[in-house]
Amino acid sequence: VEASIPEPQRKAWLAHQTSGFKDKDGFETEVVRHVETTLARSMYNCDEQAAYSACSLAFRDRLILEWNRTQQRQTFADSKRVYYLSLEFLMGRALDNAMLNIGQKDVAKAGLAELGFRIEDVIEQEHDAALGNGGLGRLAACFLDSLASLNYSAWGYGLRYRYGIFKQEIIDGYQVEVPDYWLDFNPWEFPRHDVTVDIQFYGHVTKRTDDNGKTIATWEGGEIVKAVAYDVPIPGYATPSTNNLRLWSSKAASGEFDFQKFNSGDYENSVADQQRAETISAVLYPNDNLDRGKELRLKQQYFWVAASLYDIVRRFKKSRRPWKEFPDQVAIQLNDTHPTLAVVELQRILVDLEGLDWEEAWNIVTNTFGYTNHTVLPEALEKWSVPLFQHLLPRHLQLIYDINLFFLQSVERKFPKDREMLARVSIIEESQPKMVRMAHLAIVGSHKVNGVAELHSDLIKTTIFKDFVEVFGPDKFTNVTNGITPRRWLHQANPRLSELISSKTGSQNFLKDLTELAKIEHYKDDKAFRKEWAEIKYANKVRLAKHIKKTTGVDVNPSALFDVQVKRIHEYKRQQMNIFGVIHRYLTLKSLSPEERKKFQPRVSIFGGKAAPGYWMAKQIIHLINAVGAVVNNDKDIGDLLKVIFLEDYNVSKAEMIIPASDLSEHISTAGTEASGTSNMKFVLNGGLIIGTCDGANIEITREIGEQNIFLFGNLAEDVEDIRHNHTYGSYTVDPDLVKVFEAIEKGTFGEPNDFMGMISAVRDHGDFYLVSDDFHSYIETQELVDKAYRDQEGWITKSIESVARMGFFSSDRCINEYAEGIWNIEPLAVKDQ
Ligand code: GPQ
Repeated sequence: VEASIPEPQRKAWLAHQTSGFKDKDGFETEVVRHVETTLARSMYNCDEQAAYSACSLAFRDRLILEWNRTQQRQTFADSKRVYYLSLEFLMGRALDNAMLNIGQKDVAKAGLAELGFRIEDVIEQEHDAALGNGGLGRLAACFLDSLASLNYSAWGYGLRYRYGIFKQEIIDGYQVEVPDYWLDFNPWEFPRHDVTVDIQFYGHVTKRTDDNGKTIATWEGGEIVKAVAYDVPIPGYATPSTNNLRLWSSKAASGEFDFQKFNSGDYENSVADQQRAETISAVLYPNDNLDRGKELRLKQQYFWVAASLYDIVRRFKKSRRPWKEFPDQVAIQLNDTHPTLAVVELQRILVDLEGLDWEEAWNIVTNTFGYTNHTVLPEALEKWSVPLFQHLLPRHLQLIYDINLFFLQSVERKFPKDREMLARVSIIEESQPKMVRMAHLAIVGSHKVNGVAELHSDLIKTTIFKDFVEVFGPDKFTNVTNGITPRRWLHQANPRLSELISSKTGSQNFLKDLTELAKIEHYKDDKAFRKEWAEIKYANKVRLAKHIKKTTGVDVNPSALFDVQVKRIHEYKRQQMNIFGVIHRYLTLKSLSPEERKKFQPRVSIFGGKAAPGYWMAKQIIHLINAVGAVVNNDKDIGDLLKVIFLEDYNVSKAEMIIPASDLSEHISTAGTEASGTSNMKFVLNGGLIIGTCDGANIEITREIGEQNIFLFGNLAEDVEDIRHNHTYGSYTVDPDLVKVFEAIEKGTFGEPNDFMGMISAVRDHGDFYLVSDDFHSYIETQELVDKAYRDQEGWITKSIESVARMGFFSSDRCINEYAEGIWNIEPLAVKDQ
């Protein structure tokens, strides 16, 4: 790299390479410099917010130096890169993560202390980067951490939403959505006003025949919107590798046209054009596991995909290699079907713009892409109406028809005369209006398709994508079980536990190779170790109890069993079953004498999670949880025996506090509906036990940690279909304990019963699609087993230690290595002086 710097600049460049801070004093100097110059403030009124800003800028300086070096190293190595295309990156806070990954948190802590600040308070100033809904977006963030930490050459591509997921407020027990404007001051992004791409929409296609008789299609007219790049450095842990996350922001294509409108007095229209352009990257769609087919969403998808591909292709072209080598240099992973238009866009670039033959282009395309599926829920599978496509992306629709034609011809050759097979696998659904099935397009356009946990990957092969297994053979379909980064979800969220572990494993190496956790199992009978283990959990619970007091006013006893369910609110995740169970517990307690009550295990039931703004049932569930809390928490008969808490605005930074404080967490989806779940892994890694169904990654967690360490219950995925059939066509009665719960609600125990009738009638009158009643008895019984197990504190601690020791498999490092080997065919780039 050094040799490539032009001679006149080399001396200054070399001096610059050693800038940044080496120690506490150097750090302080940098902080003061940023306060007084970059922020143009004075140290005499430097508050925590200014300290946060300056501290971030000091670390950012270091990050960007490493970022530069990493990018140059990767460019010189000229090896294959992976591009992770995701509409969501749920990054959370960056400062703490940057300090820990660089390994300079101690320096910052000491320096900030000398300047009169507590590092925890400074960290708290940061606004979460909340560019995602839930598990899918957080998985993308964990993957970026692992890609950098493992020294893979990798970029993330996403959208720079001006508004991330809304902020949730609970007012009178109801969810209220408040816009999340997070860009006021964001030191973690670098605008690249020189890196822009013009993106075309609408217009029409003309075709002509060239001298060789070849048809040339041209996409003309329509409107242009400009994509501007914003780069976010992604530091690896204990390595200088710093990768890039490139987020695109939309703005009006500058041009005389607007200028003319403006000058000719058409001020309103010139502003309207600008606003329309900026709308594209304005807001994240707040739906989780649901496709609503809105035009602006399709615009977002094409805008982001087209800008990213232009960037990727531009980079490839610099290498001057022949096109056929594209898949040797580029792997693109589609995070769900949201970026599937990239398949069509690359084919368009190669055929329409670069003049390649269809076959050759299509070979390149399919060898480049991999597709990850994250759900089997039919309402989440993306479909776009053909008329909408025709209007917005006329050339892409033609290409999709051609792709489909060639694909169906190949199916016809393999299954002659099987018209039904053709209809089932077709990319076009012959409905009214016709629809483009994005999952089918993603499968046809990729060389590998993966699910995110074993059960889920089996299910996609036997249900939604069954026909494609017959068409392409089983090898195209594979499993990569999700993982989580132990840096954020153990080291950062639970520093004391991380330190206790490193004191026994002998180093912090377990943070790079999580299977080293196995070593702590040798200490599971060590008295001092167990004591410290229990004390850490208790301290984490005290911290959460303080937060609960501060935000809800409710006192909870940190010695009670903390039972946590935090995730997006969804019927399939069954928070309704949890709150029905809580009501059952309340009714049981009320029916007991004061003497009998004393034998009961005290519990705090903690809920958190956002409902999509248009999801009426999910909002009703939130309302019931709050209504139950208002009654139970103020019932003198109950006291500390039961508290019900709804924590507002669950997000990544709150997760970092909540997860280490749980004794028990709930992962209780109807079997076969939760593709994987990833918070289940985070809770167990922090020494909490799980109550859960045989669903998603719960199954593999059980295999790893042992059946004695998890509380499983409920019907199995293989039986769900028959049970549902029976609800509709057989005899059907609601579980008697659940009937009593419904009676209590209908009596008005928790306020106006009509407010909750939707939840009741879904179970009682509308077929109980999510099997709440079928699983209720087994759920209640298993909760009783939990109480009993928790009263045996020594036994519980043993379960907790054994579980953590056996969680090595669930690192996102393992997961990324599996993608690298099985799907991307890339290897890490050696980093010197690591
Ligand atoms: N997931 Cl399709 C989301 O968070 N949002 C979505 O729109 C879809 C899936 C989740 C899925 O529900 C979890 O089971 C997974 O653990 C997670 O994706 C990551 O794979």
